Amino acid sequence: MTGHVSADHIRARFSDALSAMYRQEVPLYADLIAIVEEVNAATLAADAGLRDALTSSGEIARLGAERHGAIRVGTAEELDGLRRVFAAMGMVPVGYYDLTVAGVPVHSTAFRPIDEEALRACPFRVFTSLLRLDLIADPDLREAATAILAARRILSARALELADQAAAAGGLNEAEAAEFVSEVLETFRWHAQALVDAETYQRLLASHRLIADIVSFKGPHINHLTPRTLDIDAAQAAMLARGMQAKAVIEGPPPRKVPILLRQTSFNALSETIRFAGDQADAAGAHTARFGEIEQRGLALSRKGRALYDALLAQARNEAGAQDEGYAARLAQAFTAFPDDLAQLAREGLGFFRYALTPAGEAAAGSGGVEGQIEDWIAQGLVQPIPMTYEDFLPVSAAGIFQSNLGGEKQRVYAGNASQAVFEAALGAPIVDPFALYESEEARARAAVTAALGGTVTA
Ligand code: OOG
Ligand code: NI
Repeated sequence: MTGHVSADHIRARFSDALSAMYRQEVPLYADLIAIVEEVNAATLAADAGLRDALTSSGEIARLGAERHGAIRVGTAEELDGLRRVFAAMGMVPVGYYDLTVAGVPVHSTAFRPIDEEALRACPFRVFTSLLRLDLIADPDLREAATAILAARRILSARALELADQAAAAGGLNEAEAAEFVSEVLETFRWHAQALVDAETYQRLLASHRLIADIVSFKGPHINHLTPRTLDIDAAQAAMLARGMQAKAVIEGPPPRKVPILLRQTSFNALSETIRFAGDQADAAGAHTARFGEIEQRGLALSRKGRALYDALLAQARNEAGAQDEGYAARLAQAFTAFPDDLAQLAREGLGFFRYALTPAGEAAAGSGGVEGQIEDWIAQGLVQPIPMTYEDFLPVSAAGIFQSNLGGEKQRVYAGNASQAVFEAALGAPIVDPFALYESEEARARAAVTAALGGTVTA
């Protein structure tokens, strides 16, 4: 008798608890949710095709509960502990993102569920960044930061014990799950009381605002929670109309008929009062940590599609960066080279798809099947390609989100030094390659539709 609840259940509970806590901590988050709900309802009401597509893929059910969050940690031990905790929620590290190239001294992964059913049950993800202490140039400050981090424990002993118990026993029962969720929630809570004195905080801040944010506090406060919108341009306009300080540029691809990958925008981090440790314990300071973000998700791109995306994005940015007024126009211009028609995207192998039989396809299957391959059947109207949603993140966009929340921070340049091996050693596990996930899902879908139509795949 195990009486275990599912990892999906634990994840959904945690996601709900975190959302409730963040609503209390950052009232603007509730406004953001209200905007997104309004925009999503209006978009669905106006677009029957979209409504049908989201209904048949099951995504409509997850939409209202969909969100990702982000945290930043300081040490290998902290990252390893989080991996164990997220594993009990059915979340594994997917994708490696090096942000040093954009002047942000961290590298990151996203903990997320990976199979289709788990994503449908609760798509909650956590973008998790690890500080690169080696990038603090001043050796004294580096040593001080190392010592501060070594002395703190971001996860309670009980949280880790329950996580390890879940791994060993294959799950937790209802009471244990409830206790686990409330223990882990504490790790994500905002603490206005800093671990460091005012002088140390200032030195960390002078090194990099992000370093001060990661090192100065008891733990990795959740820094944003992001709902998913179906129309980010409308949601951005609504944010501005309500006086929110939205980021000037929407990160990611330009607006399109067929949305691809991920578009994101954020509102600026709030300035919050903090208290310092030490002699100046009475001296209050101000710290900007928490902000709001919204996202719109579209088609997951194949390696070929992603290479084209990266090239066109670089083209639009290379000319004059991404901050000037001409950027949106340059981006739109560059992306005229990216097909914007579902059948063409499928035919050219630019995205990942599942496949459904059309009524004509059902009829053909019923009368013994047909010869050929999927691309022919799509052209013949027997098979319909269904876009797979991109479930991951984009490094250039993530860097833009980080930067817009670093205030007037002048951009530093760190030598680009992606090091997935170093990150994995800290994590204590390999990172899953997102492309491999989409590829195997698509292979399954192709095999299923091929079996249904009785053909032979020749390509
Ligand atoms: C994470 C920023 C990146 C995203 O959605 O790309 C991010 C952070 O600020 O910690 O959340
Ligand atoms: Ni985010």
